[in-house]
Amino acid sequence: MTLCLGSQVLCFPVEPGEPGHAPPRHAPPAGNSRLAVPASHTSPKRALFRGSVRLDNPAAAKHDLHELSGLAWAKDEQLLYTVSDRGYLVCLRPEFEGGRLRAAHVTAWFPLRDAEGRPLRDAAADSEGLELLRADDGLPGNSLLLVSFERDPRVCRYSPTGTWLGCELLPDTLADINTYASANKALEALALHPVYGLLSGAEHPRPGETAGRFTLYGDSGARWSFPLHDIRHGALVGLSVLPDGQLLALERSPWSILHGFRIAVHLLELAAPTSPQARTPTARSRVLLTLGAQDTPLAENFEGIAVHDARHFFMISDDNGMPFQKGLLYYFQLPQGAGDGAGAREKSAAANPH
Ligand SMILES: [Ca+2]
Repeated sequence: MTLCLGSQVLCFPVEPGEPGHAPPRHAPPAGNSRLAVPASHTSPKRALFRGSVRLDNPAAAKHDLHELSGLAWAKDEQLLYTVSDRGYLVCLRPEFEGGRLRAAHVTAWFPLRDAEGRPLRDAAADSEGLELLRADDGLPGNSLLLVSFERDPRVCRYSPTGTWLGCELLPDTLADINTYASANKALEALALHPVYGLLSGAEHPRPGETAGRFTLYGDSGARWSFPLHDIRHGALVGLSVLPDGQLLALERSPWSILHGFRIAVHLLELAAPTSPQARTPTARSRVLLTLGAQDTPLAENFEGIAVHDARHFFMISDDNGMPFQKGLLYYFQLPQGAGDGAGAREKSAAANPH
């Protein structure tokens, strides 16, 4: 059974590195030979670029495909779900060729609705993080969505067609927007861990937290922290769990005239908290991928990350609704050992300041 039955909209592969490029309707798949892949991307210790697709191509898209931020993979349905800051849900069916992402088909588009069935609006519609329940239990058709919202911080459950089903109980301080660095710096990242349950993360360290470190919040009150790659400007914008329980965390630095956007993908391994009241334990971490500066053609405002399988992950960019930015779906292969639970233990060294 397929959950998304809407009209088929084909999104074409795009050649990264061409600002403002509108891909032709029958563009060939982007290939390694067409990319100037930086040396850092070919290192066995770094993630490897495996194709990209432009999603907001006005020539192809029949739906509003802007400000896409949250991303999650439904293995049972073979679909990518993504949510927009504008309060809607999009279903994408990726298409691969030779292990590379070559296209993505929009199969459905739904507004996220409130408890009364009305489409979300204004600050209430600022959906940023996405995770799925029952998406890998071998039963197609029973997935549920968990969506985190930023300006009105909450995590709510939705059907795959955008119907509100209820909200999760968050630790009290996370539900109060006044406890964040600012009104637009709340819950951006969301993931469901097989051991530690629902994890969420704020875009920037909150007042009282250690500067230069991101904190992950468990729904039971446990917390973990890890160091920012860009200590001054980095923002936590995405989170996804690998099959072995390690996490991928997406960090984005804001656009600057010197560097454009800068992106870092962290591999995290959470240490068991000694108790729910324990002060923030360390998450072992290392950086798998950086984009930006010397890699400017590959960097955009990436805000969503989703594990595809033990060896691959997707990233999606938020175009902010701006004509000079792009909505892109990227596909990467993890470096050897990164998804088997051994890589982080061997390579990481995170200092716990507490
Ligand atoms: Ca399922």
